[in-house]
Amino acid sequence: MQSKEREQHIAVFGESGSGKTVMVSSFYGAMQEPQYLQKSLFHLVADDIGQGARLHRNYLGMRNSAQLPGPTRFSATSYSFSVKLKDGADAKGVKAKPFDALRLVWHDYPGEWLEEDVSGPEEAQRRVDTFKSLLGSDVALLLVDGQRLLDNSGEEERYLKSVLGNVRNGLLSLKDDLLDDGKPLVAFPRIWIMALSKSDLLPDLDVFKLRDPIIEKACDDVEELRRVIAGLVEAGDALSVGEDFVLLSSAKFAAGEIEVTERIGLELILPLAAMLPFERHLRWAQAKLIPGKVGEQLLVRARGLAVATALLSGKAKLPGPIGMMLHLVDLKVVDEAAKLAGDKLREINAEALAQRDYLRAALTRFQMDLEKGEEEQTFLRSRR
Ligand SMILES: Nc1nc2c(ncn2[C@@H]2O[C@H](COP(=O)(O)OP(=O)(O)OP(=O)(O)O)[C@@H](O)[C@H]2O)c(=O)[nH]1
Ligand SMILES: [Mg+2]
Repeated sequence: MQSKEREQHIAVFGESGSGKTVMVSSFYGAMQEPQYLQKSLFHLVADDIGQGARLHRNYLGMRNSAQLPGPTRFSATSYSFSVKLKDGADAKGVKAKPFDALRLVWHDYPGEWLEEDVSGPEEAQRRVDTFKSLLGSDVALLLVDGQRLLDNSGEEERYLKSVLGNVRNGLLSLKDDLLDDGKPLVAFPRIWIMALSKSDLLPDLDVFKLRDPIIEKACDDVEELRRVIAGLVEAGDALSVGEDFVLLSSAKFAAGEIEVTERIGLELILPLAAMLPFERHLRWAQAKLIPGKVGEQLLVRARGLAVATALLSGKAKLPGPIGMMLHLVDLKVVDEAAKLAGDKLREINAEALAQRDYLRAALTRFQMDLEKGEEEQTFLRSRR
């Protein structure tokens, strides 16, 4: 139970060929490079050794011989990664390390599950089971394929509408199976980020140029998707659907070469999964968009992170077992910590580094990465 509270799940939706497998391979593979291992505050370890090896092999195949992983057919995969902090001085005592391992579970949904009908009852059941793993995710990335956007140049509207429509229909068709007795869900991704994959193909595009056509040409479809999701969850106003945007690219693809070091936005995935739900849940609670009970459940889900964020401000100490800690964190403190930004954030990050307090350093780093993404206009955060 406790370890669950420290897991953040991210669900990645994208049509067949939109770049999901390449992305998870590049995300994981790059973190195994020596430069990264040396300078990073944490290590990313695949919980399943065989799976980690396959991802790493995919990555090396791209890097060394421009070889691409094959398409994923009719089987969804979940990758579980542990974020292991480097050992630091840890002034607060070795026992008290709540984020020794923060876990990221990455759900990769095969594209054709949203586009085609299943081939039989067995596959139908598998699809339902897989979608149930969605219930553990706070954040979903909805991929807009940069290549298809280019192919549909002048008719972007048609493509964008079909992406949004497929997800909407996919969720609608599964609704009865996802809900027990029609009871709305508390835990379901409430943050649906529009993510442009293969953005290396559109070098002149910033995140605003991704947002604008979506708003201009497909806002009805975004609204429809939002309505469908609202129909699945309790407190349907507490949603961010199509309000956050990010540009992603797993590598730069040239003739016969894949430059895996030229990536865009992949460094934001972990911070998005770790920080965004917490920040957003808090905001919804304050705006009274979520009734007390649901709000509490949501915050408990994010609370592992809440504790960590409170630690960032230096206000919460870790006196006893983590379990106790989880209940001690007072929302006001957490709230203050969540608002850490700019110079103050950098100051605390530097201080944490100096003290070799790698937990605080890593989490402040996440916040800084998100701010940097906003500055560079590869990430646009909902202000709601
Ligand atoms: N330019 C560019 N091309 C990419 C990028 N990522 C993937 N591609 C191309 O897109 C193809 C499909 O990528 P995959 O990752 O296999 O797609 P997928 O989403 O896993 O597809 P399914 O497994 O069929 O659902 C790759 O073979 C590459 O040619 C990227 O970041 N930039
Ligand atoms: Mg795939």
